[in-house]
Amino acid sequence: MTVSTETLRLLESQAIELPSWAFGNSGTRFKVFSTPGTPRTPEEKIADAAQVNKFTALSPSVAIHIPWDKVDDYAALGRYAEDLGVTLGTVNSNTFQDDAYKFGSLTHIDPKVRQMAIDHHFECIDVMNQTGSEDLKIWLADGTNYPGQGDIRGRQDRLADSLAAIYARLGENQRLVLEYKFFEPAFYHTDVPDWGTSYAQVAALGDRAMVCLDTGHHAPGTNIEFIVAQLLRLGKLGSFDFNSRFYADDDLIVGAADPFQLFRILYEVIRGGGYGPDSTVAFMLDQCHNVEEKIPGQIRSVLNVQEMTARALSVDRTALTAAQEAGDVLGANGIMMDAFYSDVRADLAAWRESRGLPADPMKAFAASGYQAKIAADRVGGTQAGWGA
Ligand code: AOS
Ligand code: ZN
Ligand code: ZN
Repeated sequence: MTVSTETLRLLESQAIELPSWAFGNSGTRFKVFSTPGTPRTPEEKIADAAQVNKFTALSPSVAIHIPWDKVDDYAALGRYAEDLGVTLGTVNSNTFQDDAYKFGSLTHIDPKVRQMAIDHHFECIDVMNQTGSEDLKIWLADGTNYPGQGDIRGRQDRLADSLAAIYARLGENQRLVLEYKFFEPAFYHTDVPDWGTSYAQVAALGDRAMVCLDTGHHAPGTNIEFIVAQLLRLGKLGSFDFNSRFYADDDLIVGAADPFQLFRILYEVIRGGGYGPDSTVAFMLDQCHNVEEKIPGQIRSVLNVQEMTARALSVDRTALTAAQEAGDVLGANGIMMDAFYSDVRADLAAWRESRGLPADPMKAFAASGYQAKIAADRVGGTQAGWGA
């Protein structure tokens, strides 16, 4: 047995939130391919997300996006989700698709546009009050394309004021998580480009404002696990958007591009107290499945996180500390690599079966007939996709 009983016990409570938009069509600026069975409504996205949880018991909540998941009755949407065994999680705002936001949203020079963006976040908080969601996640497309286009400092000051207005509206059990991204859609400067800016902005707001770390939002070669360690040390790591990248913000399946990096990140999460029932760090996926099937894409993703968490939990930390203290460079590195290279798949399959789950959730989903059923049932209407 490669995986210890203690590791299995710690894996029991693992929860990875799914993004509703992962079930809609997405693509690049060149083409968005449609797939038979793609959801047309928020309810259908939630039904698909519930399938992932049904076969893995790993994803008990679904993040929604306003306005993409706009409905008349959010309490009813929450009940619909609960009937399918999941809850509604993080509410994601959107200030990147209105013409008014061409030159910014929360940073805009025009107070009317800024207020429009602030009001949108108030609307998101109203949704949270109805769904019981605890996290408001803000990712901003704000930035400029050319030196001199905007006053970088002034934009930062306006951002602080806008965020303060939003933060003041949050309920006692609600948090604001601010995501950073180094470029795209803006190509010269972005208003929240890095963890330091996000940290500075949320630190000024208060205890319930945290940083969201999207693993795809860093320059190549960035040591992401160092950022994880630092944010945990500062008590400001609120959530993860997991995905993987080869080039830019690829939003590919987590662990697909660099499994070793995922291992190193999860090791620092565990080391820093960011894993387990007492932790307030939210694990989320932020992915888009352009060419692969979406539900199996999400199943593969949560399994990748589970497998890599098992490996990271398997690091012999006592031996590692001893090796570090003794200055045993290769010994310490060997302990990390032993855990990384341990194949946990057979043990996890047996453990799943012992909990009444399929040993191989990918295979079980494929055999379930769900994909064929939604392809046959979901005719007419407009398929959901990036931007709708
Ligand atoms: C954008 O690049 C970010 O990763 C966002 O977290 C997210 O993909 C978008 O806001 C959809 O909600
Ligand atoms: Zn993200
Ligand atoms: Zn992104």
